[in-house]
Amino acid sequence: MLSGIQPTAGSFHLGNYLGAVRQWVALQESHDAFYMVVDLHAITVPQDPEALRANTRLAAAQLLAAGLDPDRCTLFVQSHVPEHAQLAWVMNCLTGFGEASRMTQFKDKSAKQGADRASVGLFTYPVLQVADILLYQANEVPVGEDQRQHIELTRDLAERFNGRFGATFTIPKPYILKETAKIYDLQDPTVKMSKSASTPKGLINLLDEPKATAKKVKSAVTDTDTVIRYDAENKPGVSNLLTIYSTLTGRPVAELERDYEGKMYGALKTDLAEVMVEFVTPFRERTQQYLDDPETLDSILAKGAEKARVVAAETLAQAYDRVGFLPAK
Ligand code: AQP
Repeated sequence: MLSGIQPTAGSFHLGNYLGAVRQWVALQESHDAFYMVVDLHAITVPQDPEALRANTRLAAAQLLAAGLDPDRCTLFVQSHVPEHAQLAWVMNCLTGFGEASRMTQFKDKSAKQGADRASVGLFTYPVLQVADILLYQANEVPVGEDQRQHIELTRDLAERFNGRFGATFTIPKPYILKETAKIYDLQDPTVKMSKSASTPKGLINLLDEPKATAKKVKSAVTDTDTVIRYDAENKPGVSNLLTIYSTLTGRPVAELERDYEGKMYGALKTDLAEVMVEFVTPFRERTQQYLDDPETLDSILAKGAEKARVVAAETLAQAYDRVGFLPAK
């Protein structure tokens, strides 16, 4: 099992947590899990060096605060394991230009930045992701729905490599939970909650002041109807709130619908705001505790990188050999 998160925005948002990180915490119990802070991916768009360094530690601190346990999983920083960039080069050489051009995330992001501003790194980002996954021979990749196309590319390239050079890579599957595959913006519940696309009011950052978070939940856009019912197509705002509520409390949506029968949207929002505050308050505190002890944090990451490198180096050596590179003596 392998997954990663970018250290770009500082705080994780609720979509990152419910769509991905929450699953990572559960899956570390049952899988040999590798989780990383993907700083190589972060520099596909311009980064301030000091901010990147700080945000990389901050991302690791949040992953630990969310419940990752370095004794149960391998937690590391992508740039500490050079094999990622090395295998990415090989996979770049197997990827068609047209194939890479069809990646919708690249199309969206490069359209926003303008063709001349978008970097070649942004273009080959999905191929680096392919290398990330294949290095650990991952069977499953827990991600949100927005990453499905990149996992498909990973499967295609792994099959291509295996077909051309002999069985080398495990063919991975996406692990996407239907309920939380896409958490929506609170102000526009037809688009995914995202650090780059959401308005500040529609985006729940986990490290924001709990009061501000409560306010955002209370002013979430719903609809002109009054019934609290899950109907993603016709009632996207209410459905999004029910999904968030249900996932954070572990209470099934049907039970929430029963409880809120005859009640107003305001009641649902007030209660969910409370649930959110109860969730983010200890999360913020735990994150701060890890940040206050950077030596321990760095040593967790160093141990993680050491463990990751053992696996990554073995896979890379095999791939290099299959491709026909002369072994270094
Ligand atoms: N709204 C979401 N619902 C469910 N899952 C989501 N993920 C992101 N947004 C949602 C999942 O979070 C993981 C980490 O993604 P990332 O490293 O791409 O984080 P990000 O850059 O902070 O995500 P954004 O906000 O989506 O960034 P932009 O705006 O740059 O595209 C992934 O598993 C992702 O699926």
